[in-house]
Amino acid sequence: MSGASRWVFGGGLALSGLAGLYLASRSGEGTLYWTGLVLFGGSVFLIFNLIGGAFDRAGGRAPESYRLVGYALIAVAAGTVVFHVLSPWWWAPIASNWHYIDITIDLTFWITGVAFVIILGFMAYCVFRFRHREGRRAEYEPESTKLEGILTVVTALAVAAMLAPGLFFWNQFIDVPEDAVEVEVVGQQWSWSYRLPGADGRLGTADTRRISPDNPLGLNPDDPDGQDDIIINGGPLHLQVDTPVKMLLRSVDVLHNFYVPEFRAKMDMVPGMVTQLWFTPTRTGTFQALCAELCGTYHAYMRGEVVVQEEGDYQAWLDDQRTFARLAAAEAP
Ligand SMILES: [Cu+2]
Repeated sequence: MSGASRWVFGGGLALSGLAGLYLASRSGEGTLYWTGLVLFGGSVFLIFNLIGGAFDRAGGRAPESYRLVGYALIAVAAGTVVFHVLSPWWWAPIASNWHYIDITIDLTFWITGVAFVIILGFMAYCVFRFRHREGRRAEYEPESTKLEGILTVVTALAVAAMLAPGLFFWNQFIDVPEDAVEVEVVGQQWSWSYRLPGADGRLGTADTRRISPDNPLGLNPDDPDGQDDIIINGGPLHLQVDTPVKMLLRSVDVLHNFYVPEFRAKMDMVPGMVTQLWFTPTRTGTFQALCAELCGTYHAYMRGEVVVQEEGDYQAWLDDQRTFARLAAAEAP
């Protein structure tokens, strides 16, 4: 293959790789998804083969095409930025008060992105500036106090800039509003259950050791606070829009993590502990809850639904739900 046709072939491979990525990201269906991924993987493999071939032909000689290496580095930096901007994988539109999560991720993207482009740009510059020339020898300079000082300060500032917002925002994250409604989420391999306090506004005590087919969440039958608790076993959870929710998270068996991407907030669920998070749903809709902690064979199928509704619709749903006392009565022989 001549030089020009190699460029055309490589360019075509890059385009087909991108097309494969796009196809995979846009198809919910299995065959198309895998076709896209195979197209992407195959294109990347052939591009690496082309690059390997170029190195073989150079065979240790100072390659005439050192420029190619510099251009390739610049192309990788530019391609990464373009892909970031055009990426089909982006977060779902937010549906809670936690805008700051998006701010911190944006900030991290900016800092790491600028560092990435600068480093690749510097490498490309070195390839051009310090390329091999007949009769020119490299200088030996093992120490540079000035350079080390600059790098240490700049790196420390960048890392601090990425960590500092988290300190302020974490404070909000653990500061639960007084009027937040308590909702318990119970994770188990591989489903979600929920419990809402009844008319008394208090959740009764519960213990994993009491779990039985009649008492799926292990409530204490002697606790008067628990009698009017509303049990939602496996069904979707409904929430009222613009009302802060404090979620109490329990796990029956292994680590899970309750995550609704649109709410941004998420937290591990640890057997033997009650962890928590809070948020205010800011728009109505049906959102998917996912388990965000690898928890066994069917982890990927551990899905649930959270429906955010206006007050009237929410009350209508709530009136249809069954309390612990009614469940227990229904189960009694
Ligand atoms: Cu899980």
